[in-house]
Amino acid sequence: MKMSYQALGFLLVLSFIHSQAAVLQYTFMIQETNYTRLCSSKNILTVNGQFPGPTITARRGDTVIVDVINGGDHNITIHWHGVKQPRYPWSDGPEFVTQCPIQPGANFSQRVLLSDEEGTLWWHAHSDWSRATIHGLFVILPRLGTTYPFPKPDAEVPVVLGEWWQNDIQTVFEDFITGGGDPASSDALTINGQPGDLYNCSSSETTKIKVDEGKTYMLRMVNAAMNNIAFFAIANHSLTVVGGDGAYMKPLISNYITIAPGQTLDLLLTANQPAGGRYYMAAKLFNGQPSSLFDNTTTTAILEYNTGNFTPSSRAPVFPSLPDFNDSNASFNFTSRLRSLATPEHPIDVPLNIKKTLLYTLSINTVPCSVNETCLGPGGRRFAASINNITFDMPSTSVLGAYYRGISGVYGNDFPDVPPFRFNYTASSLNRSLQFPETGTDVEMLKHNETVELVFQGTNLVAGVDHPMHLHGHSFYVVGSGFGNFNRKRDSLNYNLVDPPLMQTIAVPQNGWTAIRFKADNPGVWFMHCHLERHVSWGMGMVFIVRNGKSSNARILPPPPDMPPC
Ligand SMILES: *[C@@H]1O[C@H](CO)[C@@H](O)[C@H](O)[C@H]1NC(C)=O
Ligand SMILES: *[C@@H]1O[C@H](CO)[C@@H](O)[C@H](O)[C@H]1NC(C)=O
Ligand SMILES: *[C@@H]1O[C@H](CO)[C@@H](O)[C@H](O)[C@H]1NC(C)=O
Ligand SMILES: *[C@@H]1O[C@H](CO)[C@@H](O)[C@H](O)[C@H]1NC(C)=O
Ligand SMILES: *[C@@H]1O[C@H](CO)[C@@H](O)[C@H](O)[C@H]1NC(C)=O
Ligand SMILES: *[C@@H]1O[C@H](CO)[C@@H](O)[C@H](O)[C@H]1NC(C)=O
Ligand SMILES: *[C@@H]1O[C@H](CO)[C@@H](O)[C@H](O)[C@H]1NC(C)=O
Ligand SMILES: *[C@@H]1O[C@H](CO)[C@@H](O)[C@H](O)[C@H]1NC(C)=O
Ligand SMILES: *[C@@H]1O[C@H](CO)[C@@H](O)[C@H](O)[C@H]1NC(C)=O
Ligand SMILES: *[C@@H]1O[C@H](CO)[C@@H](O)[C@H](O)[C@H]1NC(C)=O
Ligand SMILES: *[C@@H]1O[C@H](CO)[C@@H](O)[C@H](O)[C@H]1NC(C)=O
Ligand SMILES: *[C@@H]1O[C@H](CO)[C@@H](O)[C@H](O)[C@H]1NC(C)=O
Ligand SMILES: [Cu+2]
Repeated sequence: MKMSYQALGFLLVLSFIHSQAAVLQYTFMIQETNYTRLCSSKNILTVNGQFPGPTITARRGDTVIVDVINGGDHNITIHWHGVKQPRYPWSDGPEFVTQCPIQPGANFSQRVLLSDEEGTLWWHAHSDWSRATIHGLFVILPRLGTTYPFPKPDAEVPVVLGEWWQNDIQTVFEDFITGGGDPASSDALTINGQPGDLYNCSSSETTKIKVDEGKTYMLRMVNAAMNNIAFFAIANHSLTVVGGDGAYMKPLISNYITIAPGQTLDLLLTANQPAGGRYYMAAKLFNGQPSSLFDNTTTTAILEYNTGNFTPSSRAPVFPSLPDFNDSNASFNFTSRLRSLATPEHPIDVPLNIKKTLLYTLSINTVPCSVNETCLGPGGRRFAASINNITFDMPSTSVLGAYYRGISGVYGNDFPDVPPFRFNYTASSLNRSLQFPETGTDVEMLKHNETVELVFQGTNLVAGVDHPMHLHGHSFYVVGSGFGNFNRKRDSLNYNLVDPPLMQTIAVPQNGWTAIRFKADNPGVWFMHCHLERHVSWGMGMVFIVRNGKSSNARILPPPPDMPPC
């Protein structure tokens, strides 16, 4: 205890000297909580008894100390999604990449170091499928004395999209892993934890958002769903995107939005309809290849205009029009129109002189079923997934710990820079022999401050689908994307190097590609993975290790004394 007060005092002094940045303190108690949804009750794992969990609110550059206490009966880790944690991967959270789990009864005081993030991020569990109920918003306001690059909204409204299973999520996860097939689909989608009145037993609990005619509201939105990209719209209202993934964007007006799991968006909503009006805000999932195991339900909340005398209207809300479940063009169209704000106050810094060029294929695979086992994947096999034909094999100790202490045998450092075998990645039919991946725990080593261009190439192995790719420890510029096979000569000519969006999660289109650029300026061990839970569980992940630089302020900071043991 003495140690942590000293550390806290040290941080406070540092903060005082260097800026107005504050040190904020939160306590996260992981606990089993009884919740009733869709006509029945069950226990779910929550933070502080809340679903969605508590919102963290800080200002740009602050330090947030979160004491995570595991009062549940289950190993857990927490990740601060989109926070770069400069030189401090120790608090990043992905299980067995940067830490071993916080075991039942144990605790871990996580230091969350904000730097240039501003806008909306979120936090979530990063071990097995616990994030289904362990997640919440992370709001980063402008520094004191600075303002939003748009007129201050009259109020801010959280909009957390989620998925709800009637069954216990650990059972869903275990059945999925044991069976080798697709996971059971969720039974409902949720807005702020509520399915909405299109579902049984949910009408009285539907989320209602009260607005005044003429005012402007900022929706801070995250897609916390596990397994699919979502479409969202509000009847008779357009939405103006002004930010996402903790950075500002050029205003983009649209009647619907597409949001991938892991992604956040800041949206302005002008209440320009008459008092007394009632409008549905609705979300449903997008999947280019919907199957019977796909949750095709629709979640709703109600936007209610206050009237002068506060008599609630009983009029049925108007329903918005949403793109079709399988409308890949609608999904791609929205995402490819996002742009950085790129102003003198919020400048961008796209790497132009690239030192490392990477091409990573993203594939769904199959592997043989064990003897005497019945597997539910295609052809009685087991599903897997890979990047450059390598299925990530999660170690049982942390990669960061092994790297920092020079322990060998935990990971290999020869992750391929290009696909080991070139083929027509997006061909409509592919030889079955290409489906079978290798398995390994391989990292890509990057030099400090190396400039990287990484092109993700979706393949049509087993089934071409969108992959929302998320990189820890860095933001990246999305400089280009398209359908089909990436062709450097042709496609690099069309890169946007002027105002590409700065993001941390980007949906690589089905049978298409996405090019990102970033500077490896954050020494540490950083997971990169698909944010569809079923894909990362199948092995669609890999690790970047950014080496230390020469100067003392370009090295990984030492670990905290209370790192959870393995
Ligand atoms: C949850 O609470 C409800 C209502 O109080 C009760 O009927 C139910 O048995 C509880 N469920 C669990 C799993 O504890
Ligand atoms: C956290 O764990 C430490 C070490 O086991 C223990 O001394 C401390 O009491 C725990 N704190 C809380 C709040 O549980
Ligand atoms: C609502 O409950 C009825 C009766 O149990 C059932 O037939 C129906 O499928 C349910 N509807 C939804 C949307 O869950
Ligand atoms: C509201 O939207 C509905 C459905 O899209 C449409 O039929 C109706 O005309 C719209 N009303 C107004 C006032 O724009
Ligand atoms: C959703 O899927 C179910 C099961 O596959 C199907 O019966 C139903 O018609 C679908 N609903 C819609 C709106 O497509
Ligand atoms: C979406 O699915 C419907 C029905 O399954 C099909 O008719 C339509 O062609 C599909 N649209 C696209 C864009 O694939
Ligand atoms: C998006 O759709 C609009 C309207 O259909 C179209 O004008 C625009 O060219 C599309 N943009 C992209 C990037 O596909
Ligand atoms: C498979 O089942 C057979 C018959 O039950 C048994 O003899 C054999 O040992 C089993 N093999 C494995 C690897 O479990
Ligand atoms: C790759 O496959 C696509 C889709 O089947 C096809 O249109 C294209 O011609 C193929 N490209 C080459 C180089 O074979
Ligand atoms: C992946 O590696 C396996 C094992 O070496 C090989 O059989 C397979 O063809 C490879 N697939 C691709 C797409 O490179
Ligand atoms: C590395 O890049 C960062 C951020 O772009 C910059 O501030 C720093 O000076 C660079 N360090 C070195 C040693 O080049
Ligand atoms: C919980 O974590 C510890 C430490 O890494 C590990 O030894 C143990 O097997 C884990 N328990 C489960 C049920 O995964
Ligand atoms: Cu994926």
